[in-house]
Amino acid sequence: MEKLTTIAKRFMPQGDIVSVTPYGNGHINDTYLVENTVEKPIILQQINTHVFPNVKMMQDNIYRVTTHIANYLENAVSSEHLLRIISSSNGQLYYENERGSWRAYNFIPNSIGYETVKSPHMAYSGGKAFGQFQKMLSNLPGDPLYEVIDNFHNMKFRLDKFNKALSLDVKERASSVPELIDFVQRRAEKMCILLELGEKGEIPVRITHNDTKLNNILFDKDTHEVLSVIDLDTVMNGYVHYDFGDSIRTYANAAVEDEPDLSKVYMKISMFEAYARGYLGAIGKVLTETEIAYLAPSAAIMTFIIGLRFITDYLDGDVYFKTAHEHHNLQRAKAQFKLVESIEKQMSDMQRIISDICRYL
Ligand code: ADP
Ligand code: GN1
Ligand code: MG
Repeated sequence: MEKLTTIAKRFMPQGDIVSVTPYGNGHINDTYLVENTVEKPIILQQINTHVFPNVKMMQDNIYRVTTHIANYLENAVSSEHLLRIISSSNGQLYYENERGSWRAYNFIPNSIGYETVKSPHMAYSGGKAFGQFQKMLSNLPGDPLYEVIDNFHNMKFRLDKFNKALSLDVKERASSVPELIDFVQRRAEKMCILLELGEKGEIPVRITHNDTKLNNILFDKDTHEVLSVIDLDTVMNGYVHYDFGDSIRTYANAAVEDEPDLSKVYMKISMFEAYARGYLGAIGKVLTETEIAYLAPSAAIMTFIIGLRFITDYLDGDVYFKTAHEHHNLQRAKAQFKLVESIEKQMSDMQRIISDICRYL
């Protein structure tokens, strides 16, 4: 079997590989930091082909998106902070061997990813970065991006998967989670609102990131300024709410995603406000009235859909998300559902904040 250092060498042909070290906290791919005697460090990833079976499509999407953004930002941002794919030595956007599929990126120097927000300014900067990201991609030339994961944020599809997992109950876990099942069933219908608005043509399809959690932006270790939006695996068509809601889920959560002590999990309205200010300042003028009206509800919807995916994976026997212990997905789902309740309770304040921000755009 080809060794990690040999695989790394395919993306870093000069000098000698010094180290290949597991890196970051992603739930999907296996990520390594690779250091070398002469070249700048790179990020090497073994792509999770169970989640992304069509690697070529995904890499083509990422190549188009990173090149477009680089053209946009070339004078505004230092080039070492622009994410780019590093081709393998045979000139391809990824490399395949008997172990699977591999790709590399330039390592963004002096960067750090966070699991909880450290200041309102950080939330503001994250919002601004994702607003700008959506704006930059609004004029991506060429064909639509490939749909790398079908129905990724389709609530009805996710509810069907949950119901299937519940009826198969392969690990016999369903009887231990009645309160979570009840939580899902009581909200299922109203959580489909974005899908219904989309089907009726009341909100437009745009290009969205689709995985805008806090640790998918890299911040400067010292200044906390945004350096780069990363994890572009799921960039494809979507509604802006997917990105806004998924961000609030992590930027405004007082606790980490898998916090076991539920008393620590709630939405900090100050962080919601800061993120919304940054986001709307960047893209607010482009959004329609209906899009704006559903930004606050999208925080509850996206937190719910990710909780739903965690509990579904728990019932399925933990086959999708990486887990650190036996009940990890259950712990994550409970924390997400607690956050949904907190967001629901603050909905009218959130709507007022959005209206106030929009008045001065
Ligand atoms: P996953 O899909 O598994 O979440 P990511 O692409 O988000 O994988 O990478 C996992 C983590 O690795 C990120 O959260 C970040 O901390 C780190 N990382 C990824 N790409 C880079 C990069 N180009 N430079 C520095 N750190 C990176
Ligand atoms: C996964 O890849 P990562 O860890 O950034 C997942 C997201 C979930 C998130 C929950 C491709 O994101 O959809 O919201 O975990 N990515 C994929 O933390 O399924
Ligand atoms: Mg990630």
